[in-house]
Amino acid sequence: MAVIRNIVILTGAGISAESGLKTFRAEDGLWEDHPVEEVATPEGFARDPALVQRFYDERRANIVAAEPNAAHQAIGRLDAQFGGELLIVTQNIDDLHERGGARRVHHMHGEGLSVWCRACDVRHRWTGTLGDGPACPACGEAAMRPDIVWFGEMPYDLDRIFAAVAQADLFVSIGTSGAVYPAAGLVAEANRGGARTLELNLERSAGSHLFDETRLGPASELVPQWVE
Ligand code: BJW
Repeated sequence: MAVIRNIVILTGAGISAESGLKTFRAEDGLWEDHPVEEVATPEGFARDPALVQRFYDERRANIVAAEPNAAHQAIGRLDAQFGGELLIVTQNIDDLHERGGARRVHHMHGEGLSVWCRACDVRHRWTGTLGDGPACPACGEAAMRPDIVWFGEMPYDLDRIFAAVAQADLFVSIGTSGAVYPAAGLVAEANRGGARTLELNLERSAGSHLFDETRLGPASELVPQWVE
């Protein structure tokens, strides 16, 4: 068997579901009370900033209260043991990978505990609320928004992510529906680069047929089994 030197793991909301953070497209999904275009687009924010700020204030509090589960922890152990390059590309805005021990994490859709001042373009770590319009610690303006990639905005670190996926020997996708691009296109890039591709998910994703192998079940069981 070929030696594995470069692993890229793509994660989605499913890996944090068992930590109590809701997924997006399940029946009890996050958008049931709030349609996605009301809260996760720049147009929605322009229309009703108070609603969007309240929504992310609640998400921020949920992230702070959540704990990494067995899947995050297994990836943290892999990170400590693996001799090659391991990169985690997450669509999640929580910090459960970092708290589970992963060292190289790209948050392609932004971070819930980061806020971005539109007046001075500085980002700050933030665990409180934005709904009450706090002043930016750097410039004093009340112009901070969640540091989140909404629909129509450019995901973070794409050049580095695509380069790492093209170099990967193994690409593993965990807990994502494959409904949102460009993240959903990474498996095709991995295939083009000759990587082995593995999907771990509760149910088959939209691009399931693109993977060499799919294992179905909860992440808290499948990920430790795969790592050990
Ligand atoms: C479990 C489990 C358990 C549950 N164990 N598993 C074609 C190409 C490029 C772009 C587009 C395109 N077509 C359309 C677009 C535009 C758009 C897009 O993709 N739209 C689609 C609806 C079609 N994309 C964009 O606008 C992106 N930007 C962009 O494209 O810029 C221009 C560009 C063009 C070309 C190249 C490069 C750039 C930006 C997308 C931003 C997404 N933002 C959100 C919200 C913000 C974050 C937040 O508030 O948290 O990100 S939307 C939402 O969906 C969130 C998620 O990160 C993202 C993905 O969802 P995810 O993680 O897959 O969750 P679910 O709920 O869908 O699935 C959960 C899965 O877990 C399920 O499969 C369950 O079975 C499973 N599961 N429990 C294991 N216990």
